[in-house]
Amino acid sequence: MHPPVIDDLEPALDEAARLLRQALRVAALTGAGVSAESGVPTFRGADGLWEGHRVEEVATPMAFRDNPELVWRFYNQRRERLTAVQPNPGHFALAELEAKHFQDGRFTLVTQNVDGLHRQAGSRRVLELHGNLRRTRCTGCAEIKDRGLEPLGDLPECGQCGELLRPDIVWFHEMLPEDAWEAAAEAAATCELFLVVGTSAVVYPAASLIPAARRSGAKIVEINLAATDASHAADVCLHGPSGVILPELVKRIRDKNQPHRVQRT
Ligand code: BV8
Ligand code: ZN
Repeated sequence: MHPPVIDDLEPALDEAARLLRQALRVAALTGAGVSAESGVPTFRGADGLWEGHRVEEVATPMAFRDNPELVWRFYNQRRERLTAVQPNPGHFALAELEAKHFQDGRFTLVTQNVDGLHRQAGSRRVLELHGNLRRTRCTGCAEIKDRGLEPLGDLPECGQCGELLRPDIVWFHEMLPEDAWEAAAEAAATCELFLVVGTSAVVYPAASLIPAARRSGAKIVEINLAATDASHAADVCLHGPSGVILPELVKRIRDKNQPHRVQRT
């Protein structure tokens, strides 16, 4: 017996599974919604505020310049919260697509999330457009270091040069990492199927990958609790929790043998 959320999604799930079976290359863009069922709060869910501040005001170079303690408190709290968080079935389903159904680099996971849960679930080809909460970057010597989730002080300093560390996170008004962005744009331009999972599609340039994929002929499948700014571009919209829908989708391609795949000309 399917959980109720699936029953009325049957036709859309079958259509999405058909598109998945037909694709040679698949790309996925994930946002905070894919981690929601792991207990990680989304950005624009609830009131999208942190200690009364809008994220767009705290996650900026200006906020860090003016009040580094406040910004470090914001990031230390999110790092600390991650110690009690595990990937959910949605993360594992995406990892299975890469490992079992679209090997040899034919599955590219582009994430806006900074929680590291995709890698923790076994995904390997992960493009982190907005950085990672586990890493710090030195404002002096630019050294990037993986700190795991150990607590960092109010104003952590670089072991190399003594300057102030910052989270290795892309803030608003900052450029995305060039190599990750280039690879993400390439994946969107060459895939036959583009999955859009758990994102409100309001943050750019990440959200521009969706129309880019469509323009280059990919089919778009959106998985989200509700309609978003990207829904109009989707060929199939699956409304429900990604932690339930993604495993159902993977189950449908796991159960059927793999008919011939069409490669886009
Ligand atoms: C750039 C790291 C410029 C931080 C993030 C006005 C002022 C300032 C900037 C701008 C502006 N207008 C436009 C901009 C550009 C700005 C932007 O897009 N702003 C938006 C808000 C309008 N973009 C930038 O500043 C980017 N840089 O433009 O540089 C530039 C250009 C040239 C040269 C130099 C500079 C940088 C953007 C990166 C910002 N950093 N993250 C941190 O995490 O602390 S963005 C932040 O938002 C997170 O990464 C997050 O992932 C991302 C997007 O949000 P979502 O992931 O979509 O999360 P959200 O809560 O919105 O939605 C969740 C969805 O999941 C919902 O749809 C919900 O229904 C669904 N859901 C919930 N539960 C489930 C679910 N779905 C399925 N299952 C569930 N269980
Ligand atoms: Zn340094």
